[in-house]
Amino acid sequence: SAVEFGLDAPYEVEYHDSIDSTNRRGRELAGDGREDIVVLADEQTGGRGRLKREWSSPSGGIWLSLLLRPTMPTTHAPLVTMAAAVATAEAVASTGVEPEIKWPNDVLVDGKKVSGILTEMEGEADRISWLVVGIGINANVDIESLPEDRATSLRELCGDVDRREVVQTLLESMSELVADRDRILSAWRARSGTLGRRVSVETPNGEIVGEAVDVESPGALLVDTADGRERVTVGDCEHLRP
Ligand code: BT5
Repeated sequence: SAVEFGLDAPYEVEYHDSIDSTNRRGRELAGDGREDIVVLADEQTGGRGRLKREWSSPSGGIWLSLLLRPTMPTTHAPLVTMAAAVATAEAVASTGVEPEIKWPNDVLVDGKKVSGILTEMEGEADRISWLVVGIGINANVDIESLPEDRATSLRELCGDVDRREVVQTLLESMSELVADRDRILSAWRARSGTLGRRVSVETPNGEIVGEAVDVESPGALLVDTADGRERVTVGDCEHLRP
């Protein structure tokens, strides 16, 4: 079930039929001094989400990590993650389904997660040394092999897709956005399902409920609450019914 390669991608691609985690391999390549390389796998045996959560990665999915060395302060890393969410949404949209981005970087279809993103990074305050952005897309996988609630797959939504085309679209979009960072937030806004919605955000300082009104560089969510405007930089966001 290996993906057919010969990708005409803007990055070098290292392909694995099976690997523990493409992010783990991306970090290893960073240690070897590499950059602008994509690690891609058909299956991950130890896929990881944020906060040490697990990421189900059965054969047939799109599991990839992009190793970059962008010239920017570490505080701007969320912008790269948002670019990845936009690129992923464009790739999903290219299959004919309608995705929306949930702040900061989940890609949903019909309220269910079709993709997740995990960014890892090293650097000094004023300069990123390396950044690995890991993207998982539930492509040609059965939903029975995913966590029960609120996950979906392209197979479920529209039938099996050509993963090579989806990855190609994703990487082209990503390289354009990374080269032109001023476009990232506006592209994110255009694909966002969060803005204009009532949201509840679990932050380290408690829950914030209100209307999400905008995002601000390098990725903060502005929420209008009963007590005024809050600027949220980290948290888990839920879309509430109007
Ligand atoms: C994420 O974490 O959404 C980031 C996922 C990043 C995965 C990619 S795949 C390539 C690269 N290599 C890796 O090892 N990782 C990256 P988080 O927001 O923490 O979501 C994790 C939660 O989503 C889990 O606790 C489950 O509830 C749920 N989940 C697990 N696997 C899923 C899947 N395949 N689809 C949808 N939801 C899933």
